[in-house]
Amino acid sequence: MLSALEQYDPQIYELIRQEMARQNGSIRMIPSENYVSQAVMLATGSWLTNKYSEGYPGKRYYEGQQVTDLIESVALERAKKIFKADHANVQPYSGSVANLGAYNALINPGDTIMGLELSSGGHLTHGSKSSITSKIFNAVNYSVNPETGMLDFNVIEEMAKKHKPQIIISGTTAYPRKIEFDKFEQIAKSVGAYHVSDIAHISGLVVAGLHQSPVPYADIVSTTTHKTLRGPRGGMLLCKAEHAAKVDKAIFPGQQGGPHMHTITAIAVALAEADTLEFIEYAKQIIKNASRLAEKLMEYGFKLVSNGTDNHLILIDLRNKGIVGKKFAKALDRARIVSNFNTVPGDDASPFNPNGLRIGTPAITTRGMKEEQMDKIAEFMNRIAENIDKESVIEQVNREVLLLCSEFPVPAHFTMPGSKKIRPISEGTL
Ligand code: DSN
Repeated sequence: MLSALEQYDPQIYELIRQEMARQNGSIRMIPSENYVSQAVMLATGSWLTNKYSEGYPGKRYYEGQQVTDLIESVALERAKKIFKADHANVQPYSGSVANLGAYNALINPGDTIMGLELSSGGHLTHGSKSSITSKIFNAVNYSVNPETGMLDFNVIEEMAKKHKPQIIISGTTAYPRKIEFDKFEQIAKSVGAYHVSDIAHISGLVVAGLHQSPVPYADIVSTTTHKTLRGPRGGMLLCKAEHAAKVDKAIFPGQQGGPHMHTITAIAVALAEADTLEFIEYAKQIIKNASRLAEKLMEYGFKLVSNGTDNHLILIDLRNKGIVGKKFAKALDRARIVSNFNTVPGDDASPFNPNGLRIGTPAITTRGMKEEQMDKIAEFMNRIAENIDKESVIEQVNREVLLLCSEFPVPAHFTMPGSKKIRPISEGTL
């Protein structure tokens, strides 16, 4: 496929080649990014990109769905199996649309939603001021405890009693600790609210059984498919049977038109990959790596929100280092260490120039890096922080990072774990 692209559009081919080289030659630590398997990539770039399929399997508004119905059904069965859910919807284009779909399925415009504040690690779509979710709905936000950086269920309960939201949102986008979804459920029940859980970041860890699953406790669970779950960029909703029809209607025709069948095809592949012992080992290593990296960074005097991590991400509060997040992120990027600047709890600075840095281990773990490499990465990061204005030091780290990357090449051909389990779509079903 790439050689066809080289022939027909050399300009874009060259840019894709450069992006491959960038991904290969850098330590990618944006916690929401990963590397997908060749199988997922092939499915994403397959013939399914050519097909319109408004509706759901068995009830479409366009003809020619002999294969798409089967593919989407396989994806749905796999999603329900690995998340142990009554119902799944694999059509949301991504996490933001999935979240909006969850709210629209359960409540009406003007009703109240209560989610985690952006600077505490919540997502824009959890009711942030700048998101449409706070314009359609009345949004109130809870914060983490400023001292501990942790969720405080006493505060969440008090706020729930005060504001009587129709939906309480659990789940985060920049929170390094385990989340007790059962406690959210108890609070939601006590005030008559629905419970929507957004596990976009940790869904791979949930599938691997390493973090509590919100599926038994939430009315609707939302996730992206491309973070720790290691699939293509997409979204997904899981819910109890009683909400199935409302969820499907909210996504189509409520918010979306034609589903992206090529993405759904690749999601099906990724879900089979996640249903393997190899994936559980991968997820365990993600956490081991993050935990080791956190420990080493703290030894170098970095202050971490909540003093550590239980998951795949680390949030560094840079205020004690006297460096702002963006300056650090840009210096790291020049040294081929890719992160994102981020607000930290209690951060008064703007989200475009905040005091924190967010890093994570899903992608570097896919490359096969382990604890020993985490020690090196912590040392690289410390060297950059201590020499933030010295380009010669940044260049030296850049060379060392390139060497490390060459020892852990991107697994472009990593064989699809559990491939034997995947039943070809043509077998007895067409
Ligand atoms: N932008 C995603 C992240 O990086 O966490 C969330 O949508």
